[in-house]
Amino acid sequence: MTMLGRRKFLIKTVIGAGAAFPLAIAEGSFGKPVGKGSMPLILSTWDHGMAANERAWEVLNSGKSIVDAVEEGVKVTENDLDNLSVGLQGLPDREGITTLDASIMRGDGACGAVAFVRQVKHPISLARLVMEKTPHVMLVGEGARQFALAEGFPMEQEVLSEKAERAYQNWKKTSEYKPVINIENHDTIGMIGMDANGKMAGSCTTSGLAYKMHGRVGDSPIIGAGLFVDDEVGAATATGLGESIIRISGSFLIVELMRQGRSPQEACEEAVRRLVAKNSNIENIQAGFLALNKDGEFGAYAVHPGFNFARHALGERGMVNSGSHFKRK
Ligand code: SD4
Repeated sequence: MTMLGRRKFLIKTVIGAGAAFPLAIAEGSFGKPVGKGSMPLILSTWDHGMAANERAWEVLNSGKSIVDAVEEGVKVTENDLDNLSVGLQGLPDREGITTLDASIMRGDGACGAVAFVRQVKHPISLARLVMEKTPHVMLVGEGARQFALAEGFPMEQEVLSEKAERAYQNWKKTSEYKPVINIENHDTIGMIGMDANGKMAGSCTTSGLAYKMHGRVGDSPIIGAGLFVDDEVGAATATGLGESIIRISGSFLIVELMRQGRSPQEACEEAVRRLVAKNSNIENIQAGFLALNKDGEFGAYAVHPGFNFARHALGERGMVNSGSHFKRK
């Protein structure tokens, strides 16, 4: 397909007409907290969150900070060769190039992000250095790569993993652009956590949408969209179709709703309602939110069924299924 043809298709697919198929609306769960955990508490999106939480928990227990914990935790996922949506082994853009986005934030407002980065295995660590060593919040593309080089990050070969190469070759047969959003399984990892003293931090890292346009950046590195943390209130992170999440400043919205008195669960549900209202073609859009507040309450909600998250608290750990706006038929 020509670039112009692809672009037309993309516009039609992403911003197409309203829902063609009526979907059953969920009812009943509004306001009920998914759970209240003791502190410390670590939460991560999807089932790859279990291994990431395990590492974050270990780091926190070794006496390191909550920022160290959320950075080290998601590095496990960035390293996971089986993961097709996080790290350099993730699915490439339509030109066959894998580009990564990541952000990190502390509860005192410090934050850093990188976007559209190539050849860097741990974009989350680069995002942290943007936060700690530069006067900026976000570096992108070649500038981010140059900063990585200056900071001594090794540059990885740009070779797709075997799995990603196979999937890409298969995709090229039609070159059809569809936002391939995983409804149940693996996706972006967003991690939010709180230490025993109530200090919070969050991290978010992804290879973004498979077969995206070259240069496309999603919600994950956008502070307020994919991640937001405020020690005075709570933290939120997002997964799913970044465009739909950016449109409503999803994570910031959730933290602000909690500031106004909503529980994490109520805030996630309200954000999903807003997202459903502001995005057409909703039957093809999956997005999920995960939030915690300073009292250790947490909640999650998604557009469609299938979203889950990993929870680590004292003496308790495991996967929790999120509710969703649309129900399984
Ligand atoms: C993005 N939210 O880039 C991320 C990726 C994601 O499937 O969750 N992808 O839109």
